[in-house]
Amino acid sequence: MSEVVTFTLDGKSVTASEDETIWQVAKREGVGIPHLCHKDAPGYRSDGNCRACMVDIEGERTLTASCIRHPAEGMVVNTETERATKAREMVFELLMADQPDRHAHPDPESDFWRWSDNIGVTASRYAPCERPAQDVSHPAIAVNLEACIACNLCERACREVQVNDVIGMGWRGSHAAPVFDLADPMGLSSCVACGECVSACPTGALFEKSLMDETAATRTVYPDETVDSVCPFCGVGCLTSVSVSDGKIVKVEGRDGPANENRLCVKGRFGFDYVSSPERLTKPLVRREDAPKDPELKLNPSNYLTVFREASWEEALHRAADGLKESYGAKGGAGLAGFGSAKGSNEEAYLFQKFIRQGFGTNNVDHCTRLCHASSVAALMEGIGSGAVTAPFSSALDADCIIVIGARPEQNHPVAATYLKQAAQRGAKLVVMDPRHQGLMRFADYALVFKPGSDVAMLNAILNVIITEGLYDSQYIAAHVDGFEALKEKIADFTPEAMEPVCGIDAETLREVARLYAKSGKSIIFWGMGVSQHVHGTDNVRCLIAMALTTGHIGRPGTGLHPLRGQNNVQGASDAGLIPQVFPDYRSVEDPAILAEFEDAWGRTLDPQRGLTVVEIMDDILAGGIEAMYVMGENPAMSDPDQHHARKALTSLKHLVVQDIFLTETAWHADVILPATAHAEKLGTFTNTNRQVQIGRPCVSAPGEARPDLDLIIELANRVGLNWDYSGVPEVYEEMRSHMRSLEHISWDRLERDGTVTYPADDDHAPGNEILFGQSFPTSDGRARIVPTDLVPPAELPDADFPLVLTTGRMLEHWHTGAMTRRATVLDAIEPEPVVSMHPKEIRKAGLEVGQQVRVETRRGTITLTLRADRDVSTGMLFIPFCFQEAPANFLTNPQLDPFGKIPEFKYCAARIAPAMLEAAE
Ligand SMILES: Nc1nc2c(c(=O)[nH]1)N[C@H]1C(S)=C(S)[C@@H](COP(=O)(O)OP(=O)(O)OC[C@H]3O[C@@H](n4cnc5c(=O)[nH]c(N)nc54)[C@H](O)[C@@H]3O)O[C@H]1N2
Ligand SMILES: Nc1nc2c(c(=O)[nH]1)N[C@H]1C(S)=C(S)[C@@H](COP(=O)(O)OP(=O)(O)OC[C@H]3O[C@@H](n4cnc5c(=O)[nH]c(N)nc54)[C@H](O)[C@@H]3O)O[C@H]1N2
Ligand SMILES: [Mo]
Repeated sequence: MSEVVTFTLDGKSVTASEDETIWQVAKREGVGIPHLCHKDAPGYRSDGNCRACMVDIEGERTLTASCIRHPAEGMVVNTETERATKAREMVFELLMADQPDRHAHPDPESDFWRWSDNIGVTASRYAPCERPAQDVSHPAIAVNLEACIACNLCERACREVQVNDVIGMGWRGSHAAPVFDLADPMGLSSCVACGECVSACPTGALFEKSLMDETAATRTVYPDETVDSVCPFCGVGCLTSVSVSDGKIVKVEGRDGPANENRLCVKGRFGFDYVSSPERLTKPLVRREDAPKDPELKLNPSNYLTVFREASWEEALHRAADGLKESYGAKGGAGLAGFGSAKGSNEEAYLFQKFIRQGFGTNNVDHCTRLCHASSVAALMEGIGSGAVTAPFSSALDADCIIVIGARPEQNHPVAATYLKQAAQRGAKLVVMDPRHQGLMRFADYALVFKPGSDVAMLNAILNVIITEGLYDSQYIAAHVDGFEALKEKIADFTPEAMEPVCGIDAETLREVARLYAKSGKSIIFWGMGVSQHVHGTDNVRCLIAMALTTGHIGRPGTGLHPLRGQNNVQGASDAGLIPQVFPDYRSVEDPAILAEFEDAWGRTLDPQRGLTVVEIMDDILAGGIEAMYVMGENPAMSDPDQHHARKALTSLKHLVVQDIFLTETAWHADVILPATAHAEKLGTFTNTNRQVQIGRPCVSAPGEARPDLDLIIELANRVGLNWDYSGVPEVYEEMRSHMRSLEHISWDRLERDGTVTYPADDDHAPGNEILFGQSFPTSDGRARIVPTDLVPPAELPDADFPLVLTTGRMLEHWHTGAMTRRATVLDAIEPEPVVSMHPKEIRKAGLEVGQQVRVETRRGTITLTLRADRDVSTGMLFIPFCFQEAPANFLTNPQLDPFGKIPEFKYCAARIAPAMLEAAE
């Protein structure tokens, strides 16, 4: 505990903790001391270099920088003595000499000018020094170093807050200035465009181009209003502050949310203009009677009106509902299916699944979680009775040992990654396990680049060491865990020596990692798609659960299991019952008592059997079963595996309703297209990977006739006779909550008041429980269960014809199928074209050339794209992101499913590569 001290500030006696700075106490007491190099925000270390915050301390010969000086008992501090004010004025005057004129300044409203106004410094008597050249090489950020005051906030932002290590301070004395790694200019550096430096810069020397004139020399845009919301991209759930000018989003800043503490990544900060894209759907569309459905999809967005025609809302909704009713009439619920959205809100997910279940008496309702953490959830439900994370990612800061396996958080959960990197820098041991190298490995004590698809071998070897070396926690096991004996028996053969050739990691390293994980006081595991997207995905997760349960690394701060959830609301959509096996809160549709409860609530007979999952639905369509679908906010024509098959299925539907914000590849197959509002245009709650429920708010109005998703679901429900009458989003939230124990004590009003609440919460006021299962597990008997696993190889191994392993995934700048981010100017400027990445050695070996067009082929399809050299990709492997519609990676992927999670094997199939020009010769 820090000591409390009493001192005098401007004649007033104040108490403060020793840890506080004089600047902080002054702020608290309502005394505003100018500051430039000091940023009053979490994660920023005070540096005391700019001297703008000087104060006078009685008895001291020199003035002192209040941002780094701590108060002491009895100290007498004066902020307004003549000496202090003159010194501060002098600092501003000297700095102003070097600034460009205010009317031509990068940001005439910057902190620098605000403080200058505040203390009355308007001009400088001093001569300017030489002016550095402008750097506009970066698509999002303008660098006007003539406005730089060398306060090094950008360096702290880059290195200490976001831990990206791109910016450093170069040169000396009055020449000191930020420099970017690899090379100036910024656009050629390894900058990941998180924009933290822009947000930190007190002068506008680093500034958003979106607020500037075309030359990016001076600011021209001043927002009319700013709305508090939440980021629409990933499961981290960064809180945002969205600035709007002339009805358009012009800037996004991070807010101090529990998941992000003001931080953002490139998508959240600079990926906003998809919302105002001219390609937004603005009118309902219906397919022209004479327009054939083409599974090969010759996309030509400019002539979409030859395939569709614009319709009134009345006609479009009528047709949409009629087609669903017709199939229901012909086949009953078995003839229909719905894909809801993890990009939509909890309320939308809840009403979507209710619409399908209540409207058509079928459980054929699913969403992208099936392609994502379905196997993780299957294993977690089986093992510990809950599919959500047991601890937030910020728990990494409390951990002694952190394992990250099959995930690439620097790219896919960038803000979460900042906490992992900070934890490693503070001394936590970091183990990164992935068949592909990644930046996070720079921070790792152990980087295990193992053979793809061999997780079970590697993890069972680790379990073998934990058991044979007696590193398990027998007390914890006795009190909380079943299945240990069976594991012990199974694991006996999986010695590190036996598994070394299978997974490619030497036995001694496996032993060291096992000891590190088991012996550390607090160990936590994070995982992602590299673990889940396999035919043995559930087994992979079973191993991770067994590691946590045998060692008791669960239920305490700094320990636990954290599947990094992907979409901004995949946790919430799953919780809300957007899955075929369960109602809201994971309550089985096959349990008669639960079924009866929902039949009672919804006033109809419901389907007593689990429905079909995403890939099963596609198969069922082709088998002549399902004939009508409603797809909202998903793009299965890009995201499902084996696209030739999936698109054929979509083509053979009798009736397809697509509700989206863009004319996606899926929408091209539709009979009716309903234009919806984007995230930034509507109200709703979203649940992030940490189980934090947060409100997203409308920031701009919808384009054209686009309507909120929730209204559209209600419209359709009423047209199939459900008589729904909701007064608005809060009422839907409250109805959903009435079915969900997990949201007890988290009312809409509370969310409005508190901003973020973590579920589960114990009462209406106490903060939610971040760490779960310290006492017991939500299973029938309160105990957790270990399920031992065997080696199951990937479904399709390389062979003479297809000698390489193809793995697919993501890019930092793009979101999944590219629907949103390909239409975000900055993001598409950074990654504009489809690429396949290969190790430079392999490229040479194959006689290929970097940058050339190549064909990548699997047993299911071929695509043509540009070859990129990437040392991260292991030899023998290819990596392709699935965001490019010009070369859809999912033409190639294998639709084989994990038997438990029903997730396809996106991460492994056999492939070959050849120069594209051979195509003509063949
Ligand atoms: N920029 C961006 N961020 C995103 C998304 C996006 O589209 N773009 N999508 C969001 C969504 S929905 C999700 S689910 C998350 C996904 O986030 P991640 O889970 O990080 O996803 P991926 O990049 O697909 O795959 C992760 C890692 O799995 C590794 N891998 C491949 N094969 C194997 C294997 O056999 N074993 C193991 N252990 N690892 C393997 C890959 O090398 C890769 O590094 O990202 C979310 N965040
Ligand atoms: N090869 C390969 N394939 C994969 C994966 C992989 O790693 N490799 N990963 C899988 C995973 S983990 C996932 S989660 C899936 C994701 O698969 P999808 O969910 O199909 O992908 P998205 O591109 O996120 O699709 C979201 C859609 O919602 C629309 N949209 C955005 N906001 C709104 C809104 O407010 N309202 C409405 N109505 N629509 C909106 C977008 O325009 C877009 O069409 O992909 C899976 N597919
Ligand atoms: Mo996902």
